[in-house]
Amino acid sequence: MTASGVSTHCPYCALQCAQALTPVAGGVEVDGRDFPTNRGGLCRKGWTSAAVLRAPDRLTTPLVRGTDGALRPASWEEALDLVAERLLRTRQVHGADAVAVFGGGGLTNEKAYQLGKFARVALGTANIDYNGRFCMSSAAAAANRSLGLDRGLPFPLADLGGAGAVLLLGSNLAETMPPAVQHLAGARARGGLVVVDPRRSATARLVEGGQGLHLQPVPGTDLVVLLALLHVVLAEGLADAAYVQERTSGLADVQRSVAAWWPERAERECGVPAGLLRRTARLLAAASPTHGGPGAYVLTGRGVEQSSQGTATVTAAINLALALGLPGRVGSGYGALTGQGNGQGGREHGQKADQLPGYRMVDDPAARAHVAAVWGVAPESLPGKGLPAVELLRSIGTDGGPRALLVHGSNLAVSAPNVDEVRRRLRGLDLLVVCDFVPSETAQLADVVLPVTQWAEEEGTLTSLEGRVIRRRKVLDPPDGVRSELWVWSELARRLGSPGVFDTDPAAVFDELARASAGGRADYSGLSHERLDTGEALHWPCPATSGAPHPGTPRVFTDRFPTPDGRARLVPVDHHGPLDDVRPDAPVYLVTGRVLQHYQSGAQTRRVPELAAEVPQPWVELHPLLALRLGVEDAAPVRLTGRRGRLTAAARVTDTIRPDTVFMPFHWGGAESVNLLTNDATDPVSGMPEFKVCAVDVQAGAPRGARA
Ligand SMILES: Nc1nc2c(c(=O)[nH]1)N[C@H]1C(S)=C(S)[C@@H](COP(=O)(O)OP(=O)(O)OC[C@H]3O[C@@H](n4cnc5c(=O)[nH]c(N)nc54)[C@H](O)[C@@H]3O)O[C@H]1N2
Ligand SMILES: Nc1nc2c(c(=O)[nH]1)N[C@H]1C(S)=C(S)[C@@H](COP(=O)(O)OP(=O)(O)OC[C@H]3O[C@@H](n4cnc5c(=O)[nH]c(N)nc54)[C@H](O)[C@@H]3O)O[C@H]1N2
Ligand code: SF4
Ligand SMILES: [Mo]
Repeated sequence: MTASGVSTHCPYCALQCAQALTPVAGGVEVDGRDFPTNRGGLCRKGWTSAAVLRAPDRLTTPLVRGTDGALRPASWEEALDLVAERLLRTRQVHGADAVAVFGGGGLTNEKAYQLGKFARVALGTANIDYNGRFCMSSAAAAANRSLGLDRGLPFPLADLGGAGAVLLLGSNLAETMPPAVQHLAGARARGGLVVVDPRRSATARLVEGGQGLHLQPVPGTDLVVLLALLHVVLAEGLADAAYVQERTSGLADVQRSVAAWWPERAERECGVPAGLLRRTARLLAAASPTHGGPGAYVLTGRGVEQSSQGTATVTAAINLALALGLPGRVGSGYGALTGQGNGQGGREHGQKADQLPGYRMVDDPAARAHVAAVWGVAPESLPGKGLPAVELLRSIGTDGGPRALLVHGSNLAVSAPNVDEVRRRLRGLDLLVVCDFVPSETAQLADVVLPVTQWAEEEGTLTSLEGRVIRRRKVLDPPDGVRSELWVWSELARRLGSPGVFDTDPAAVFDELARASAGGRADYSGLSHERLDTGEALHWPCPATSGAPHPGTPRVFTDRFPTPDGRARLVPVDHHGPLDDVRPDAPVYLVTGRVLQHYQSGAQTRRVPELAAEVPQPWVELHPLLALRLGVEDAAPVRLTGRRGRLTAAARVTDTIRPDTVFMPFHWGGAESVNLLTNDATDPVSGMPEFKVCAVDVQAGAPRGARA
């Protein structure tokens, strides 16, 4: 690995692997760079990331939909005037909340912060939410409730290396963050990696050869697995009694709630053999500090979180970790694996319907007063709580619902659940404005498209999955005609006659963000671009000090939990299973997720020639037994039909999946979107939709033997 070139980080996921970029004719050259998370490594998406800078269909001019229904090029002046005029009219006729904003977890901290401020101050709308609702909301809600703080990993990722056991629930790390797999080497060497996934995923295969265990539950029953694991821990006296006594509250209720989940009963519900549940509980306990082990971790991913009981499931995972005495101990813990590049920072600085910068709550009078003072407006002028993402989208076109929507950093027309309905609602808006650098499926539905800078063309910061604030650096100029979003918001704010200042310099916006976050849960006030440029990336909280600078906080919870009594809360939870469950006319579970080569809605990676050539289309994974019963051959088309829609895709027959389940990745648009089928029912606490599990009927898509 070379360290020459400009030091920055990958444009994609929350691992934020360190890169060195060298400008070359026609773009940049990408190299891996040493950093504690990736240690020089990158995945295929990281290596090929430069291709998106010069995508042949890169947007370089604003587009406005003409009277003929087609998008045509326009000047910035014309496009911004048009947007401002129509926003003002919408607000005047239908009220401020009729203008809604949808943000993204890929935006830098500076952009996420400014977007939240733009919504509350310039638009005066309560209705701002973002795609993190689809991603981290269940883990965030559970961590806030149980631990008093949501920092995805409350410890550095490299801490995992010393563990004797790692319980990985619903995460396919080997495909979604490949360079992170190296941190599991210690647990694997000790036979202690436990992967819970209905598929024998690339990550589940890491346990082969005695390196751990794979639990392959019925989709949507992880909560039962966790209740049974805690049952065994308590029944066999494996809990850390001293830790539970000193650092937690609520044991009695939780003990009662798991009393009836003995492993044999759990097996009937989740399909994981009782013996394997017992072995897992004992393996975790043996690695735990209370039994003299080297340390243990419980980690959750989207597989268990994107569920109508996602918050409950994460809560059960935290309960298990607390009973074993893990959180707040060096070398042990609970954490959620944040997904998007700035999934962590994106939810801290005000894109979420109920939050203000610094992870402050919008209905807290003290928080409103603090943030309003930084913004130079009256606290009463700040709107209250808006609608969470799924509800927000569902309310478009209803009485009193949004009539105009601004989208910054999400490709909803591919990635939202029950997506056919979402596409219909987006088409029904009076005004849809999309900022993007490529003509995503959502941009193609827009009335106005604004071309913006990306990654290597901009300065900023992101906060990685371990809560570290890292610098994104500008390496080359954007193509002519492209502007930064900070500039777009400042221009719109001026045209809207907004109070307050909308800076366009990322370093200045960061300084303002730092002030707005001061004293909040996610306190960045001791940080600046300058400080991050001269030292190492730092973990928040990092408050401003009058003396020596605060060193940042790699590990939170070591002394106390940030709850009123300083203790973590054990919270009892119940299992109900997927809301769209299997039944005679839809007897097969459909689970969804990711593949190594593509990122999210695919808007970026489908434009990288090597990745698109390697994986050009989606497919449906099904077990040979199911394939035989249905008369489906490998590569032949299969038809999936569910309550909300249907689609046809090529079969991939494989014994890595349960015979009662099919799997499909979600990286494609149009008729290839698995989200035509997914359920938009939500978790009552977090608002997370049930992306991971729904019920479908599966049939051969063409006569037996015919090829797609
Ligand atoms: N290659 C790639 N990497 C990415 C991304 C990407 O799009 N592509 N996106 C980034 C983002 S934003 C995120 S959020 C992360 C997501 O990272 P992960 O959470 O690792 O990703 P997924 O593939 O969505 O889901 C993980 C696993 O959940 C399993 N699963 C499905 N249903 C269930 C269930 O009921 N129970 C259990 N236990 N498991 C289930 C799936 O089989 C899948 O293997 O990845 C990040 N990294
Ligand atoms: N079935 C199913 N659906 C899912 C999931 C699943 O597991 N299964 N996972 C969900 C999860 S975890 C997530 S995170 C979502 C993600 O889904 P999306 O929200 O659609 O995320 P992306 O595809 O990353 O979309 C980002 C868009 O913004 C653009 N973009 C990138 N950076 C910027 C920027 O700085 N500014 C602007 N203006 N645009 C930018 C990109 O080109 C792209 O068009 O999908 C969710 N949908
Ligand atoms: S793992 Fe994530 S951050 Fe690292 S190179 Fe791949 S996409 Fe980029
Ligand atoms: Mo995500």
